[in-house]
Amino acid sequence: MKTLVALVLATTLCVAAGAEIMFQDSFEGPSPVNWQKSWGPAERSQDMAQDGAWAIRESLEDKYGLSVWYTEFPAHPRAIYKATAWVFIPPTDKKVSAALRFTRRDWSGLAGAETIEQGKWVKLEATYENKSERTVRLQMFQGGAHQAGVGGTLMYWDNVTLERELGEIKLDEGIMINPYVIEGLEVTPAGGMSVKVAPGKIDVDGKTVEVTQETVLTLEPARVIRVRDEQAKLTDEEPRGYSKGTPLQLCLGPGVTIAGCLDPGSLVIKQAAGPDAPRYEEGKDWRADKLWARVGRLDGAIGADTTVFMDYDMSLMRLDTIFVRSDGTLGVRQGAEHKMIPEPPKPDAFARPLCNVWLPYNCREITPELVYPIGPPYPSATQAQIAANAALLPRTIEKLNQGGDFTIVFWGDSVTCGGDASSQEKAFPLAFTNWLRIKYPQANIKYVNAGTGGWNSDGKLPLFEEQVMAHEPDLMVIEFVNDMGMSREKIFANYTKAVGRVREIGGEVIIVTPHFVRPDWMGAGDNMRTPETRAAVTYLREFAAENNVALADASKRWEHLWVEGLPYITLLYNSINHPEDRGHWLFVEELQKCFPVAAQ
Ligand SMILES: [Ca+2]
Repeated sequence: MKTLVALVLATTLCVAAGAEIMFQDSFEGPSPVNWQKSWGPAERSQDMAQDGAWAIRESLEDKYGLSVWYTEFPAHPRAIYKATAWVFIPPTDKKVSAALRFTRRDWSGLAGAETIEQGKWVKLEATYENKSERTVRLQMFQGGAHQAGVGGTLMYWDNVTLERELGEIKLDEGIMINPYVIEGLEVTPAGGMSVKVAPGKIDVDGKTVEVTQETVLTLEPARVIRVRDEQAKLTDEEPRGYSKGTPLQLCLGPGVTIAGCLDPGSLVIKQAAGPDAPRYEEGKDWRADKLWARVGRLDGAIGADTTVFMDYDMSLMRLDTIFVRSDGTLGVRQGAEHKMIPEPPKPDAFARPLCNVWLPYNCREITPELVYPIGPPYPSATQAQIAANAALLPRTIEKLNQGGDFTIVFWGDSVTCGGDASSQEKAFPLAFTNWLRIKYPQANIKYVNAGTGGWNSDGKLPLFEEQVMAHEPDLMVIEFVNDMGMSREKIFANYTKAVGRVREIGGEVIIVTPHFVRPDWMGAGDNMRTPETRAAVTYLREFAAENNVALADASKRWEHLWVEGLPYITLLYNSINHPEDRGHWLFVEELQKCFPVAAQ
């Protein structure tokens, strides 16, 4: 069974694959990218074109034979970039060579293609596989030996395309998920709180660093807080889940108890204070849901008015980072402990993070699944993707650009209400609205939050007229993690009604796919590397595609967190279903991808 599960995971758990077009430019209209020029004159011209009326004309300067037309883009680790461009060199007796080339910012070359053919359009193709560059240039220029005396020689460029292929990331790649690892460096448990790191090679700030010997590192356990003589009167309600029964006070999070933080073997309920006080009997006098840190009295020696004294141990969590220094030595740095949302430590300078090690509650032994190699970041949206999303919101973008009154209504549940961000400004609805206000200062954006905690679209639809339509939204953003149990028919029926009503008055809609919730609530056991399991997410994507509704696919973003070395539950403030600030910001980032200003 275990083998089967591993096999299924290995084949299904991939992240992004296939070539994506980052941009295409035939220079006919406004450019989708920020082209720059250097040295000789280069500009849009109608002298000749491979396609349409316009192309780029470069006129070489005389001293070095230079003229450079280029754009810069953030490069994704382990991505393969492919550029194509058409070039025409008018017949000349000068010896020039047209080059399409990927370079670093210091102009040093990474990969490219050249031609010296004259008098015809030639297609150049260049492919570059990135390892550790963060910013790469795509240049079109005179690539031959720099020579004097070619001044005024021309070349024309047209139909430039840049594509990227991110490659699949699979669970069974182990430490090789880390794009900077060149070989070796597997991190494996070595008993107790120790791990061993195999010898190997890794890129540290652009330099290949060798780790020559196996290294054993021992991690400190996360702190355990010992609570003694906590007084309470116990309810006779059956303790169950996050809200039923009497909570152990230190195991409380925001209004709910936090699953797993109680050391289950530590709970003792006594008649008086002190370690030697007589104890009540579990199963006869009291019962507990030890996962959810809740207790209740039974028909025994504890009465409704009896004050009991409780001893228990409660654990914090931590994320530590193992890194390689530029001298080839290894180190481990502790993250800050937290009851729900531990963050990894800030990286050291001149060191490359290799992996995070997650210390969940009461962790006394490092197991293989607690090691989180740090893979590539989530890919930024391409110009083409942003343009495709924006095309689904034409009136929104026109109105925001024009300025004037604009109303945005957020329709959703407790997460839309702000749960569990540290402030409304950090919750995604207001954070996103404030981002729009900065990006479109000419617009007067009215913000309406029509969220209700604990509700779903079924419950909210009868109130749709007063809660949403009364505000005459120009844009409605829908977020219902509480819709995740719904059938396809139900999703399509509810969203058809809601989207239809907003469209009737000329408004537009963005549907947000939800974040991840506790893995056992997703049907994924305790797996923090789970792909999306909820069928309703697929229905939302299908509904959006079939009805030309813009989609902010936050689910995909959460699916990627393990690749970045993060067990996703460390972004849930109640350890159940409410994102903390970083989690809310992930919604904002996905919403931004619908707006062309995000690329500026
Ligand atoms: Ca053209």
